[in-house]
Amino acid sequence: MKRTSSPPTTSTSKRSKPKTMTHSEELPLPLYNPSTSASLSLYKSAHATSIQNTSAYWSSIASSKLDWFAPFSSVLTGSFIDGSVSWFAGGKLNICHNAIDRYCSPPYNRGNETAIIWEGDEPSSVKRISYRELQLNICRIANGLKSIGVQKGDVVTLYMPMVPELAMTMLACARIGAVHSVIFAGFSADAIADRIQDAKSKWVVTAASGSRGGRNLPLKTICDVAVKKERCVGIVQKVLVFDGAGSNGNEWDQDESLHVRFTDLVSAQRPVCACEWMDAEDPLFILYTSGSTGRPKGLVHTTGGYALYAMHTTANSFGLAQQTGPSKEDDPHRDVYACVADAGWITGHTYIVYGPLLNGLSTFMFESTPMYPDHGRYWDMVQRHKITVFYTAPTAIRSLMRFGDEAPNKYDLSSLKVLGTVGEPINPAAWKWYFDVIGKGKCAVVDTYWQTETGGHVITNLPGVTPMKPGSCTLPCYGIEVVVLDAATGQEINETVAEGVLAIKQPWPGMARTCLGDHQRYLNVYMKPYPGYYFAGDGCRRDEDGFIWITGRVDDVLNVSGHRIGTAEVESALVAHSNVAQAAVVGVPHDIKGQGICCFVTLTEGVPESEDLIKELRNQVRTSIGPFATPDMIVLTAALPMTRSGKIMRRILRKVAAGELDTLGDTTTLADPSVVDTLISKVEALK
Ligand code: 6R9
Repeated sequence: MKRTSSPPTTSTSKRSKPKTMTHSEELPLPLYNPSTSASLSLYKSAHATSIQNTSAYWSSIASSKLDWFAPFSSVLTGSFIDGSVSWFAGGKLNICHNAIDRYCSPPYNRGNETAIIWEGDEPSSVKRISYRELQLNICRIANGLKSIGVQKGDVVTLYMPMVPELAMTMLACARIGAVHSVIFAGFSADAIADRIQDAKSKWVVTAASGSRGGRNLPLKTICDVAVKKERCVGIVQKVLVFDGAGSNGNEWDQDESLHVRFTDLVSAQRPVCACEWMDAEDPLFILYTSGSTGRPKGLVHTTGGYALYAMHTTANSFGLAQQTGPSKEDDPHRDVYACVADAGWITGHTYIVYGPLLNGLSTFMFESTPMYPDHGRYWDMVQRHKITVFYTAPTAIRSLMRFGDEAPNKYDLSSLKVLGTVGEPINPAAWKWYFDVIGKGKCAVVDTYWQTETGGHVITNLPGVTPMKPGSCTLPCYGIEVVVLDAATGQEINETVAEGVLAIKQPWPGMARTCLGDHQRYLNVYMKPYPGYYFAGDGCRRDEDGFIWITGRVDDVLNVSGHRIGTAEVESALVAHSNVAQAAVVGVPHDIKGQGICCFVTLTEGVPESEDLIKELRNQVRTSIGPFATPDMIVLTAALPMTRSGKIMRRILRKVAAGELDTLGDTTTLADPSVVDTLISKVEALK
């Protein structure tokens, strides 16, 4: 057996690599549809063609895979330099037609096929919704939205649990040309208010409550707090409240001037609503994501390019085929695809809602957590639903791995063919457990690297095509020209073996087009750092086989359990507390979450340090961002390590937090080097 190459040993990343990425192991190739050198060379030549004439490549797929109301007159125009990229301009289409309507009629005739398998918080609550039912419900919701005044181009904020109504409302917005802005249900009222204000969103859709892991999520109450904040008053016209959706209840207080009983309004609507003809470049949705500075930015995705890219990558990366006719009973190749992410993140947008439905597949929506009612939940679902493609995050795999093999071994996992991972580099131990214990050594593990900004996968192995190396996301997707740049000079490194920052050289259809209301910020963050390239913000290494290994963010963005959190956001939450003078936030390696959040805080003159204050600060971050951003460690300190010019030395704080004291580096340039010793003993006392 051939030895695979070693993973990266050094990093250009300013922050330390997750400590789990330090070794690799050789693993056999999967037996399922095993990759061969022939399939790899086919991929290589197809990939080369796809980037040599990228317009021709995407044009032919766009024409054959999507239904257009009016054909596009150009394919790709514009460039990275001024962020003027446009795909399929002039073309008219509707993504809801492409994802739903066309499958309900000839030649597809899939109206009776399952579009959504929903599993609620309790394993016994399962709903199957056919394409036809979905279409009728989307039309009712679309008409409901129109009846209260929602118009094409309006931003509709969605703050919902993982219930079918969430996917339906996203699709209903798309149907009428409204732009959805989904906010993950773990965000706080403050975070919602920021996003509503930024997007000037007149309409908010929520649910009376949600249910997760047996706990009630008071979503409507949180929304009420958000919309009553001063910065939202005068912006929000109506809050539409679903009740009785999924596992949520229907008891809630109504303020008639603000709230609409949306379930009642929707059920009174006619289930027919024509699709708006959208230009390919009309915005489809906004999704907020964290950056290294300032507030989260609303990335804007447009209709045609995103639809194509979501559809194409879903099929390719998971070895799935577009469904072109009714399923045959007992078809042994019938796929049950399940992405267990939350629709509040980009993974849910592209690989729960749009990608699978654009391919006519059934998609799975999971309301609960992998730990409820016990840590066998995922595997129980695989057995009950005969899931063939299962897509989750390394953090979930690591947290389940802790409990050993007993739970997965209790269930029949033989339906599985492809296992996907997303959100952060997967450490080889977690990869191996996923491959051996879940996939029984016969499934492909696809390591999909991408971002909110990229709209869909940009680097991943293809099942049965690309050989797997645990911890490497391997090779670029079709139409994606990946380069490794020297971080300092910005020059492309042409040697195969390279280490630097990851960049993409040509536009692709799924890329975000701008930051809502701030095109300059979009240019500054993605296009300006390395002119002529899209800069992803990640460091990487390319090995001797040309395989890419992501080494982590090179900016001040943390990746906590696959969630992107800007250190600046946590810092501004902390300094908003009246007792805080200064805060510096860094990532710290964490066995389960990948990265944890470590905050160094100096207090205002005269405020004594106390456990209660630490609790208050932790709470301050939860209220300002959301519980998923709760700090793992808060270190109160009289001083921070500063350069003589007054800059906080974050590099040193990262080392201190991680306990990497032998690589602290030079501390003599600090204004007061003794600060470091104090911090070291404080951190040690906390561990
Ligand atoms: C889809 C998603 C994007 C950041 C990205 C990178 C990290 C995502 C990864 C990965 C290594 C993978 N990331 N997938 N790192 N291997 N397979 O997660 O989007 O929330 O915007 O995060 O996540 O650092 O830059 P988003």
